Amino acid sequence: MMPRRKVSRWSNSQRQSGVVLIIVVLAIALMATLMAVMVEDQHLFVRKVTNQRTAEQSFQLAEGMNAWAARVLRDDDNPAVDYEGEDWYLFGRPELLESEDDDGSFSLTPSSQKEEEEPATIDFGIDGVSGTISDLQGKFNLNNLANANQQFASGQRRILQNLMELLEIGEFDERSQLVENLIDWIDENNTSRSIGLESGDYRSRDLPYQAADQKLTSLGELRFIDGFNDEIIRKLKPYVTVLPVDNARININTTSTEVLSSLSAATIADTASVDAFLGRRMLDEFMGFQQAQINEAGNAVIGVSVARQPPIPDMMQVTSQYFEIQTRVELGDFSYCTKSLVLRAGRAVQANAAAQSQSAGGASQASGQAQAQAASDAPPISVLNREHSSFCEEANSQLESESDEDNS
Ligand SMILES: [Ca+2]
Ligand SMILES: [Ca+2]
Repeated sequence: MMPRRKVSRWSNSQRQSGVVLIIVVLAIALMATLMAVMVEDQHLFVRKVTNQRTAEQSFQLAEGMNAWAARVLRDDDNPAVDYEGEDWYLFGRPELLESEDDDGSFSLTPSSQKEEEEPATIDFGIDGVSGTISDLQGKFNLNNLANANQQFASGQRRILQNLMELLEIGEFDERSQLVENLIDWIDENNTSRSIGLESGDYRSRDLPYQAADQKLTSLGELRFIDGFNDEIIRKLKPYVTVLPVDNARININTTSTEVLSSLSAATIADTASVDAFLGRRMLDEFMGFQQAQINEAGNAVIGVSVARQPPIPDMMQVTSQYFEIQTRVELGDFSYCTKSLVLRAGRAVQANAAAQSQSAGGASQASGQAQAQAASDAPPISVLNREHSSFCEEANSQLESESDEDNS
């Protein structure tokens, strides 16, 4: 009995220390786990904060780029003409400048000094930040087809059909069908044209939807319109745009041979005369086609058709109001892009506003003040639409592959 009790007492004590040991080991394991979780949490927190900071930085850099681009557009000191030798076009495209000065720094030179100095070149000083300004009025505005004036609208149909023919999109019947489908999609009524499609046709599909019955808001919307497949959209994309008006004209300083030739009122035989006319933009002394040269552009367009008909009336100008500002920010593996549709109010509008306030103002000093007031009040650059994207990589590589295909 005695030895058994003794053994039992010892084993009791051993058990107790064993339990204590297990508790200590468990506690250490628990602490280690907690520490690991806390370190992980801390790590995630740091990542989260870093990501937030990078996103905020990118956003602010893009905002700055957009404001800068808007300012370059606003400060255009040649309101009579807009062409691709001006600062707004060279902004973000330093490769176009044959500058002896290799430091590549950006300078917004006051207009008085511009003649003797190099035009604006750009290096934002931060790798991975870029931006460009493009004229949208070198392209044909598809929303012109929504114009209520029958004669004007029929001219716009002709332009789009000509353009599609030049781009080798389908046969004659297919092109007519595409144009009619597009018009039915954007016209406000729900009555099908002779061969067009309206909501009734789209509702009967496996995945039913309605026709927009309003102007296009993006080129991507074309995918919903019967007949417009990816290949057709890809072919059209470099030559067409979507503006919030139905009477946009073409700027002959920034347009392409394809678009300018399409202004012909008859079937196009050969684009050589338009090619030759636009080729003058490559001359060293070229300072933009002036208003008076619209007649020459017209003659070039007359030359492209067999019928030698005058071009579709009132479709050419030498200035632009609608531009696209694109910015791209890449910080580490984070990218952020914006694409903005901007309207630069014509100088004529501002001049009229100033003249009106002048006539109302009376005394010359008051009118001077009114004029200055009108100029500073009128916001010359309005952002009508801005797309944001963190997937610019895909978008840009897609664009590049498209232009590669276009060039080939
Ligand atoms: Ca200009
Ligand atoms: Ca409709």
